[in-house]
Amino acid sequence: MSFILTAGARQIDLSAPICMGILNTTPDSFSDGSNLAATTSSTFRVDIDKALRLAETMCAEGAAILDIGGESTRPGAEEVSLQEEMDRVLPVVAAISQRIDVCISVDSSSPELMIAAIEAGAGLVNDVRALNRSGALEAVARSGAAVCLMHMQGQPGTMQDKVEYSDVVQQVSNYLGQRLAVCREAGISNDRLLIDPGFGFGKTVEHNFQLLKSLSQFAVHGQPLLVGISRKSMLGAVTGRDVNERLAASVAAATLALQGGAKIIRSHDVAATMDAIRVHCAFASE
Ligand code: 8Y4
Repeated sequence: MSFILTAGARQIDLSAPICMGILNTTPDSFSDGSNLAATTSSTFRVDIDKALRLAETMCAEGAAILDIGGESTRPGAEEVSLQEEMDRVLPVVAAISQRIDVCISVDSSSPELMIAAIEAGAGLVNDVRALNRSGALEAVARSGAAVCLMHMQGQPGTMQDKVEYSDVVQQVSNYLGQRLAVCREAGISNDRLLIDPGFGFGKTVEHNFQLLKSLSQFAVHGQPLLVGISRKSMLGAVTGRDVNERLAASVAAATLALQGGAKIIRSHDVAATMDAIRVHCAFASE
């Protein structure tokens, strides 16, 4: 199926799957293997040159979107203030937008940051809270940006504490359907809407694999599916490997997601993910 995503001034062709590279500006991002901390500072500061080099590498490897975030949603992670989140993310968005021809995604739930990031050149809002914060829906609706609506059960700090579903696939799908309706009602057109089941966000390993297995069911919503599984603990659970040793598992999982119809794969490892996409495309075109 042909689908053109409108992301601000950019039009992104999703008739073939694409890769979204992850650029983390959080100090604890050693947890997922990326590290953009400036080494000269005792308090955390993002190294803009490091961020630019990583961005350039990811684009050379084939990333069509770069996802830039400054809030850690890990269980147990400290909450960051809006100011802190803005200070981490905005300079990176601005620097990349000025120098690299790529779609920038801002990974945030804060309407103030969404607005400022879009102003600085971001074309996509990646919100793990699916525009539930006050003002977020209006911020995106008033812009020309695209948005990814993700499912999460609970809140980041406690989301893995009490994980219960009667039917995880149905409940996640219903939630995304409701959020899509709210967005459409607010004036966000279908060519700006992405959905994401939210792997690891208030889900057990079994829930995550049920979702992965049933991914094709999300096609009923008629919107492209974004999937983020790269290096996540569900892969640690089945391989016994640490976070930085999950590349092969991540590529295997990406391939399964592509098979289920995923159009955007969010990944730390762009080159390897692009190879999975190429293999999938060759297979799918036969
Ligand atoms: C190792 C690797 C350990 C990764 C933890 C993590 C998603 C997302 C995140 C996702 C969308 C993460 C911002 C969590 N995950 N956005 N963001 N979908 N749309 N954890 O699955 O990568 S952050």
